[in-house]
Amino acid sequence: MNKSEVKGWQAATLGLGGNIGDPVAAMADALSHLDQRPDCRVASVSRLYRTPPWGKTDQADFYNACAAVDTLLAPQELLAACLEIERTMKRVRVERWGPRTIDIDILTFGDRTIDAEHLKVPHPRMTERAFVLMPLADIDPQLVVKGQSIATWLELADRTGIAVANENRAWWRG
Ligand code: A4P
Ligand code: MG
Repeated sequence: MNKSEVKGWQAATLGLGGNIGDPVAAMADALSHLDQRPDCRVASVSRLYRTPPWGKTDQADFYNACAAVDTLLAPQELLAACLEIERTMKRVRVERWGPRTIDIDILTFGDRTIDAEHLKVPHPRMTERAFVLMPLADIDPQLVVKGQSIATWLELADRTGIAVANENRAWWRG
């Protein structure tokens, strides 16, 4: 492997979501923060979705979106950058306008499979979650994860109650 393959840009996909405070503003901020880093660029963002809560259902609806990011960071470094953005955003909100939570998951990182204690890629639950698959299909329906395309996984998923909240894929740009 030559140096440019080791050191070059990698394509990753991220899932973003939140349901407390102003999650749309939080997701937009998070994407802007990543895009402003010299070692990351936001290549493509999905439409914005409003989704019924998955798992613990007695909570408010979520907003969800996905992004394709080109990065020079290693997977663990990208995770650290995402967790730092989550932390910063929570801190800012607690100080100024009350709680706001945002969850940023690394869905895929090139075609890598990672099974570290603090980082599982592809994200273990992504292929069964329509709130991840629908926005990811906006970006790359032919992306193959766990042997099947996102479009195929989406056909198998339950999309009940999921609605497009903003068709404009520039929704995150201030
Ligand atoms: N971690 C491991 N792998 C990854 C990865 N690929 N990306 C570790 C990001 N983080 C990863 O994260 C806790 C730790 O997981 C991180 O510190 C990192 O070291 P977390 O987000 O609290 O929990 P989780 O294990 O990543 O679970 P998940 O599935 O992301 O989140 P939750 O909390 O189980 O579910 N319904 C709708 N409609 N929309 C949503 O967005 N989200 C949740 C959150 C529940 N229901 C939802 C939604
Ligand atoms: Mg998570």
